[in-house]
Amino acid sequence: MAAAIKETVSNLIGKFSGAEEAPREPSAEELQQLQKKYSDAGQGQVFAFIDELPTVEKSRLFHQLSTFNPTRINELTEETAVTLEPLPESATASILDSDPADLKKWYDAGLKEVADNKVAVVLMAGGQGTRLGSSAPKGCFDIGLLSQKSLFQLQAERIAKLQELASKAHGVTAATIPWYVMTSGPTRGPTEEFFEKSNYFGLDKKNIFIFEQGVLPCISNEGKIILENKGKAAVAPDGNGGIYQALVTSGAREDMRKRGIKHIHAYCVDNCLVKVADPVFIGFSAAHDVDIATKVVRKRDATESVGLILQKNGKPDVVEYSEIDKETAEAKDPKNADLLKYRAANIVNHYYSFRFFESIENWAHQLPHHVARKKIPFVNTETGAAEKPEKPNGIKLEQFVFDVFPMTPLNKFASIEVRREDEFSPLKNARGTGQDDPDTSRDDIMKQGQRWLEAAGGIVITDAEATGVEVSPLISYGGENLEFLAGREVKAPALLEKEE
Ligand code: UD2
Repeated sequence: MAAAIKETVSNLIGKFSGAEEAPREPSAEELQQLQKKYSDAGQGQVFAFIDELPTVEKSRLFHQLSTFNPTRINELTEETAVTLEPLPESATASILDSDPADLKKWYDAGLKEVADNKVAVVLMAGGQGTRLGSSAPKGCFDIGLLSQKSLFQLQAERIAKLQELASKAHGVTAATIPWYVMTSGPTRGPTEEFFEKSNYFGLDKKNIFIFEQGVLPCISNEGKIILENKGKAAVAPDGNGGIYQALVTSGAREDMRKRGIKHIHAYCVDNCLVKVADPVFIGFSAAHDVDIATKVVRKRDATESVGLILQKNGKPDVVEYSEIDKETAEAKDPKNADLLKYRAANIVNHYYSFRFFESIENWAHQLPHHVARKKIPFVNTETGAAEKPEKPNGIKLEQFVFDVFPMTPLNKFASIEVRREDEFSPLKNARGTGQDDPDTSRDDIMKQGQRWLEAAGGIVITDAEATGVEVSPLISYGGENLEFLAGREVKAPALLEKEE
């Protein structure tokens, strides 16, 4: 009796004194069951000292471990562990070492899809091009070609030429490639005016669909929505990943459906070499029956500002240049130390099946938002004064177009490596930077035209200063049909506008 009273009193004291009550001792069978559950999950090490523990501590460990499920803990760990690997061979191809017969097969198949009016083009043109230092939309930019053509005009003329090539190849009157141009608040007005003023660069206006992406409020470093002025919150475009939601809300996807579109080529406005609606890319993607395909070039060096196409936890993905760690960026290929391990550079040049676009509502809201730290003019809500910060005072939230890649399984995804000199020369920086600027864009166009002309048997007369030939897209989309120049001498720099 006395012992029972003593036990009760000590329990009571224990409760009030905060000292933990000795937990119930588990039976040998309960302990053995829990130990098996943990060792089956590869977590048996937590019982390493069970036999030397005093009874109370053994009971406490038993009760603590009984509250976890070791298998679930393993799953949670896997989800957080990021394993990066280059894409597997099965999901990659390369124009550089593809069989010319395959390239021709894909080209012919893609051109047939264009002739059947099944190919649409989506242009991402909502970026504000701050690094370029121009207030006008990037597509309006004149990179200094002899023709003085803007990026928009070069792209429009490639569409026109491809429509003509497809019509001729398949005996149709007017193959049509509808052009969906995504703009943002700051670029919509100027873009529409430029297209109107340019009379849609000779394209039929009813096949051009200019729409606007969403915006998100700018947030201060303290997490507060910023006022741009006393009557307006500061907002910014929601990133090129806003394209998916915008395609639905603007009615662009519905328009594609009405037209019977099956293949979509989406691309970055600032790449002067872009092969708009490239038949090889369309044919390749259709032949592999993928939902998403992306063109890549070999990364110039570890520091180039490009996203890297790879697989993350077994899914296709991209790690953006602004989010990659130095070690990963500089990692060397284990089979060839001269090559970067991650060298498949994203060039914002994507293919989508229309079938995949039908599922936008299922995943568009799941795309992550990325943070861009910016200097955001604001009105001080204490003093009412308008202020222009000297250093980043807040963030813009943006979605990235390639964050959709993990939404598709590897077997519905493909990456195709293309030649940088033929397909990628981004306009990112102001003139004089020496890299990815108006002069490098102009030079890349002129060099390409000279290669095309010489390949057709033309003779380009150059000297130290004067090089290059600008071949109008209205004469040649990708260097084809220039045989009329065989044997002809052309003094560089030259502009070929007409087929005479
Ligand atoms: C983009 C790619 C990067 C690499 C690089 C190569 C993304 C997220 N990053 O980086 O991986 O391929 O280009 O040139 O694609 N845009 C919009 N709305 C927006 C923001 C951008 O339409 O809200 C458009 C923009 O007009 C351009 C494209 O998306 O056509 C890429 O935008 P950027 O040039 O600002 O992207 P950048 O150079 O940081």
